[in-house]
Amino acid sequence: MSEFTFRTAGESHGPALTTLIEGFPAGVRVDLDLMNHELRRRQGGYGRGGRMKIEHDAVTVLAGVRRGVSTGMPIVLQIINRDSRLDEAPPLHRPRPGHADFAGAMKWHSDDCRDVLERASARETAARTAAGALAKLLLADFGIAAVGFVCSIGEASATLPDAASGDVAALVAARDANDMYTPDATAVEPMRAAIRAAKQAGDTLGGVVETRVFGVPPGLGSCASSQQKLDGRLMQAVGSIQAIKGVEIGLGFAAARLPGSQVHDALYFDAARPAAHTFGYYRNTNRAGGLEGGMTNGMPIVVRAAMKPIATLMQGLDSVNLQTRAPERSDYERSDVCAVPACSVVVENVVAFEIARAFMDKFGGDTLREIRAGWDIYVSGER
Ligand code: EPS
Repeated sequence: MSEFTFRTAGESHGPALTTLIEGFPAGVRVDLDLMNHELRRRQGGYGRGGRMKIEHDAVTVLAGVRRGVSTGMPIVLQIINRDSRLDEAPPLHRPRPGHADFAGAMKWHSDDCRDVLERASARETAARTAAGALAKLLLADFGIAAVGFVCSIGEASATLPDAASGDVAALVAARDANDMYTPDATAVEPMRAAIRAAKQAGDTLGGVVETRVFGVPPGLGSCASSQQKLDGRLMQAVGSIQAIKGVEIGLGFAAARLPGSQVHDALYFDAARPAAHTFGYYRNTNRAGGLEGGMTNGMPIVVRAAMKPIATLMQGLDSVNLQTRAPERSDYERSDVCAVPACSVVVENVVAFEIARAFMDKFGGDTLREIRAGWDIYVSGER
């Protein structure tokens, strides 16, 4: 059986984005409506620009699914770009500081940033979201759910539920009640106002997003080797998303300023505790964000990411014309003012993929039935 992995290909204004997923087990019902729901959420959120009015992202399955069920073979997903005009797109000679334009032009020996920006564009996150949405279908079969949301936009911050809380339904309902994708209704208007102000100034705005994963048993990931440490894998996966400049787990950087007694989560046992997947062990706090020693500990996983403001500024920034070397303002292309809500959807699905990858490392098999057998033995708690 192949390792559970995905690769993407495609340009922002090419004909389509493509995702190749290997190692997905046979027997999982592939619910395209659920996957397309994630793609639609990624397109939305307050602060998006004109491109999202053009596109209607939806997945076409080109391989690996028959009669709506995965076959165990490589899966190919395609998202068609309506705004497909790669050959007509003009060259870009004045790099946008903060985008991949300059570094990529140097790397590929060009004075035209077009090839670089087409691939570096956050449009690629649609293809990653599709991979994560597929992974979520597998996780859902075992009661595992990832929920992503917005914590802050610029200086406007939300108050978030306690990290030890397992109330998934309440979190999802609160998040889905507004177009900022934040669970705190009182933060919505200040966040909108911050985005409006940035737009008026010809500027852009970043923020912080968080994903929590519920229902994960202890023991995914491994302390045995650095490559298998799940916190490291999550940081790589999330840190590689366009515009992410920081990734934290649990308390993250705040843990460095506190004594150990206020950072570590005391452990208790109660045989009557209902959540079967934690074997009766529990904590009252979750500052570790569900990960200890590179492994899940049964508490919700908490991953936070900082998204910088989008690099395409209406007002431009000082730059250099790569053809003439003359100082000029950076180029402007149609873009978003703020894509932090969309980023929360991307992080949610990217995190879900990594959790599913660790899940497959532990319980993996060619078929859902084999995986279920291994899972049942494990969560029975028999030692
Ligand atoms: C995006 C599509 C892009 C941008 C945005 C994200 O479309 P276009 O460049 O045609 O407007 O809206 O990408 C960036 C901001 C960027 O800097 O790459 C998408 O599908 O999410």
